[in-house]
Amino acid sequence: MLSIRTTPTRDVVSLDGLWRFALDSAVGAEPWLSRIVTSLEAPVPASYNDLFVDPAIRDHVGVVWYQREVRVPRGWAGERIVLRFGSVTHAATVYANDVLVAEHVGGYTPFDADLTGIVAPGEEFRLTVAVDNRLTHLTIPPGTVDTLPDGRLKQTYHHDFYNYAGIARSVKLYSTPQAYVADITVVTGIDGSAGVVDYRIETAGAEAADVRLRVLDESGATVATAEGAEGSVRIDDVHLWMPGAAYLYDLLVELVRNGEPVDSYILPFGVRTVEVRGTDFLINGEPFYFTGFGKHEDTPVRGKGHDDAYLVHDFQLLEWTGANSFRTSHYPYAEEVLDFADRHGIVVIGETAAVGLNLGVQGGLTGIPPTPTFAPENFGGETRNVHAQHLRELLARDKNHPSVVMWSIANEPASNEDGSREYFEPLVDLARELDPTRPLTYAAVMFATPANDKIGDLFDVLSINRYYGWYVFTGDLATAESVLEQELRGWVQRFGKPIMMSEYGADTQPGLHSVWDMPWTEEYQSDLLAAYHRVFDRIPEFVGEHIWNFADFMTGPGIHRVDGNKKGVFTRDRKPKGAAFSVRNRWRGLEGKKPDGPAERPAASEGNPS
Ligand code: GCB
Repeated sequence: MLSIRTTPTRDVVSLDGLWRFALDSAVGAEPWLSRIVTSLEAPVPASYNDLFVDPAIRDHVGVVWYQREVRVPRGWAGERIVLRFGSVTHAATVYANDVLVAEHVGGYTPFDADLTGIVAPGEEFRLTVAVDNRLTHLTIPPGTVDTLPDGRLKQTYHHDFYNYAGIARSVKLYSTPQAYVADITVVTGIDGSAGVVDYRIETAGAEAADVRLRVLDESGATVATAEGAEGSVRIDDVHLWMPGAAYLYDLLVELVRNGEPVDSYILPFGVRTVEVRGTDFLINGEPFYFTGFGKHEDTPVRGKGHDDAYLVHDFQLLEWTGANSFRTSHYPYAEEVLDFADRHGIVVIGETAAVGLNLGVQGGLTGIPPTPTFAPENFGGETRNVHAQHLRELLARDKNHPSVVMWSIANEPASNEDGSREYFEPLVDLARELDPTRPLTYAAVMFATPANDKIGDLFDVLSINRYYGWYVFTGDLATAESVLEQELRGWVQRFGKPIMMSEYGADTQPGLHSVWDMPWTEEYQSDLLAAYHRVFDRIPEFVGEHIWNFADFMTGPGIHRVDGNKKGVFTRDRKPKGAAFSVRNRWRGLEGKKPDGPAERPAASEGNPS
């Protein structure tokens, strides 16, 4: 799926701004048929939950309505007229005037509504969107909705981050010619000093039109040309896209009829390779060591709404800490984030929204007796079909981003349980078929051990989430360190694959200090991370470390959290805790290289900054 850009043949109108907003209970039947009467307005992009002071809105379960008028530019006569939603969380039904124009399930991937013939250039139309925040066994992530005795709906889900909902990403109205470039797939390779770019162009309505391509370097000079919808071009003396040193070419694709371009599209891309060889993770043939975080799209007031100011600031802080990468835990992030990572050389592990395929966690933490996760009455074939569709949409959107070097197919699934292999094997096959170029991983939950995990061999990289010293062996870092080492070595021994830590960390209240090993203090967070780092540096197969989390984030209600999850190295408003400085000391010494035993560990001490 191509992202929306203006080109000489395409125009874009942003529909971001304030839309009318109402709960389902506040509107009559078929509210799309007329102007919704409401005093509430909600910004797009933003989650709606934290905007208003009304708990009925924050805790609402079900449908809310967004509406606005849109004027189609008068110059668009004869063009295709299309709406693009960056995401609607978790399901959308879209109407243009009285006409249903799109339905989409999946809160973190984009979708289009083709309005050609339904709306007219120069005229205004009423755009209405029903947004449903319910998570069920037929959504990814999954959840359950129950009706309480008083008739209210209660949403439960199996992840800790708050179920923010709304139109959290930009909405755009765009035009294309009737004959247009529908999709582009680019796969890059390296041949000596040349870059090899395999491309495939899909067109629509383009009978009797030819495809013409040009590759432009960053100075705008043409460095390669080609013709035809599928083929390969070489870029001599190629400038590679590298972690920390991004370089992007533009692929200009033109549809040509009678010598005249009828449509043109410009796709920025980078030339780089990714490969797992033995126990190394290679980018451009060089071993790469991931340093960074699991993140969230989460900010005060906006919730999961995309915000360019936070985007820029977060990347500044990544660079400041010496992080070279992050995981889009636990769902695909806004496309703007990946474009930015492409331009700034930050490496991304792209994760699906499949978080919470694990009923054992619920059992363990709440005392509710465990129920089998991968059973037909829980997460069976139907859930897997939704998961597969979500995977297709993620890979279709992000396949051309050089920053994305690996797919994470799920976070903490019950890979220790019967049925997990049957559930995941077809998804792994699908991901490999759709994208044979990128390694695959999943983030392993604490209940999945080297002894009982049933799916590790299907994947390329072992990503392990562990909380020794926090949820278990709380306050006992010596035991945490030795148990962690034993377990990680067990994974390596059984699977013989590269291994990384995809989550480790400790909740930390900024300003809390102690000379003892006291959970919640700033010192404890730093010391726990340092204990883990000593273990990583002793394991040659280790390829990376992603701390949980970059910043504190909002969670659902629960006694395990006080005003959210506090495992951030930064607070929710991005102030550094002590650990930010100690991590910075370590990572700025590593610079993406694997520490080669204790002798090459960074010289900078990892203690507390003070
Ligand atoms: C995990 C989850 C993550 C949680 C984290 C925690 O294992 O993957 O979503 O936020 O633990 O802090 O408990």
